[in-house]
Amino acid sequence: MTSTETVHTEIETSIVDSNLQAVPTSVVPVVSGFHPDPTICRVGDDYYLAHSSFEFAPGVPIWHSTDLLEWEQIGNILERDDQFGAGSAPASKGVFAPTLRHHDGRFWLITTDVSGGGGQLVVSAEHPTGPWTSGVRLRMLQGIDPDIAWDENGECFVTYCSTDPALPGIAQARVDLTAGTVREAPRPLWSGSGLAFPEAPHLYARGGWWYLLIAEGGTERGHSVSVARSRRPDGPFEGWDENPILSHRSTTHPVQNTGHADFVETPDGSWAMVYLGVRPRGVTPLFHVVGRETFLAGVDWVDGWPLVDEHRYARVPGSTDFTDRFAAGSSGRPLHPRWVSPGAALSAQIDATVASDGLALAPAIADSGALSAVVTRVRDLDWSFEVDVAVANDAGDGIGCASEAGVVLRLDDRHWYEVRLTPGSARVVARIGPLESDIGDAVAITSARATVRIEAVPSATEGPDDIRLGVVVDGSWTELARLDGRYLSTEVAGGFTGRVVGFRAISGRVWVLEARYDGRP
Ligand code: 6LW
Repeated sequence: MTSTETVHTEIETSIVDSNLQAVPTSVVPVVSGFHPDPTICRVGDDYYLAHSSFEFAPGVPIWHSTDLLEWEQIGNILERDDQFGAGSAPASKGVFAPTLRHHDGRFWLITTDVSGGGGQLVVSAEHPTGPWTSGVRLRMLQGIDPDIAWDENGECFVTYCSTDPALPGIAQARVDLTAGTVREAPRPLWSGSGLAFPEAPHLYARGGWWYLLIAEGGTERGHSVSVARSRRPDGPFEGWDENPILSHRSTTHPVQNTGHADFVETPDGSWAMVYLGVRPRGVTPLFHVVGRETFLAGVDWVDGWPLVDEHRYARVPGSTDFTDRFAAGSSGRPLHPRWVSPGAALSAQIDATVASDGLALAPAIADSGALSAVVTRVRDLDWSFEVDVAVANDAGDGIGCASEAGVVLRLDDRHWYEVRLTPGSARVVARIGPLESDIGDAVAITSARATVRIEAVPSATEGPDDIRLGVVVDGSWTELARLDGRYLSTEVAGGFTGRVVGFRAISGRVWVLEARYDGRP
């Protein structure tokens, strides 16, 4: 089996209803779900997109497209411990915003592991699917959101959001990637147009100018994109009078928090931009639950400045459905790259030595003390997720402790809803901040195997949604709990991530036979 083959045997791609209309990409994400801080580059006719990933391992999902509209995940860039040790990253720490570029025949990614001792991490690869190098760490550059750019002489600049109180704003330094050294003391570059938190810089050369694109206003409702330009990559930069060039602040637009953009030039010489936004719902303050997602816009150049065209692109929302069947021997094979794990490596909880049917799980505790899980990002506002799961029977498994499985919807370690299954019973446990409690009564089930279902449905209480949790036994559904989804939203929990759904062993040995996700875009 090659490294690109995976254990999933079937991906359901529903036929999209031909009556569905194309929707502007300012309203429907091109990559939905928790995929923030998008960064894009083009090689020939191929586009590549990557995202921040925080506490999840493997880190930094990478995607491919030929039209900017339809994207397929082709891997994760930080797959090894020598690149990112997930254990040390608590919720919303770990891997922050990256920049992806192609230069001199190689792909380059620069990012910050804020839990990994500070500084910036640069990795590279010949192919976007890897292998990616262990990389160099530029520890002298204290901050987040690094960009990497080369001038026509090959001089390499790292431009970043400084967190050094003595150097506020956007800063820059020349670096030597071969030696892994910073060649000068970091210099201030621009402090933005005056909004809070100038961050997320990217540098581009076009038509004799260097453009510095940044985000401002914070990653919440005030989020904006602004631009400055200079004749040189190292400044001085002059901001545009028309800033910000994108913001949905103080509007009723269904997509809010728009910012953190990256430009790309298309093969025909036009320009496009990816940026992050959220889809909040419910009553004030409005709740967004699937994290910050990736949207697409056109860019027009007028009098040497970039104008954002939010209406250039439209797409018919595609299917996010999948079925992953874990056959015999699955535990030793690579999973589809959609599967990740918060605060622990996947290998810490998938027991590769077990050859029987299904994915064999064992409990894995992150450094933070939280129980990890094997999860995938929720991609839709309405969806259902089913898992066929088996728990070991004490009598014959030789493990010697009671087995319990969890199928969990998680926002972070302190906000999750879970169906827990033992041989003979199923119950729901919810955690909201410091409060953790059983919800309702356990129900008896007659088998050590069951199908657990979690689904998001329209809210009955003006929240973003309701979450229904239950079991399907002999084809019949028993609802164990229906909970307000607002407690698994960013507005309640805080942080930079979004909902994920998946499974874990809570104790003893657990097998997952099949996982099915059905999204309703
Ligand atoms: C990121 C910053 C931001 O580093 O949020 O939306 C931070 N922008 O640029 C975490 O993603």
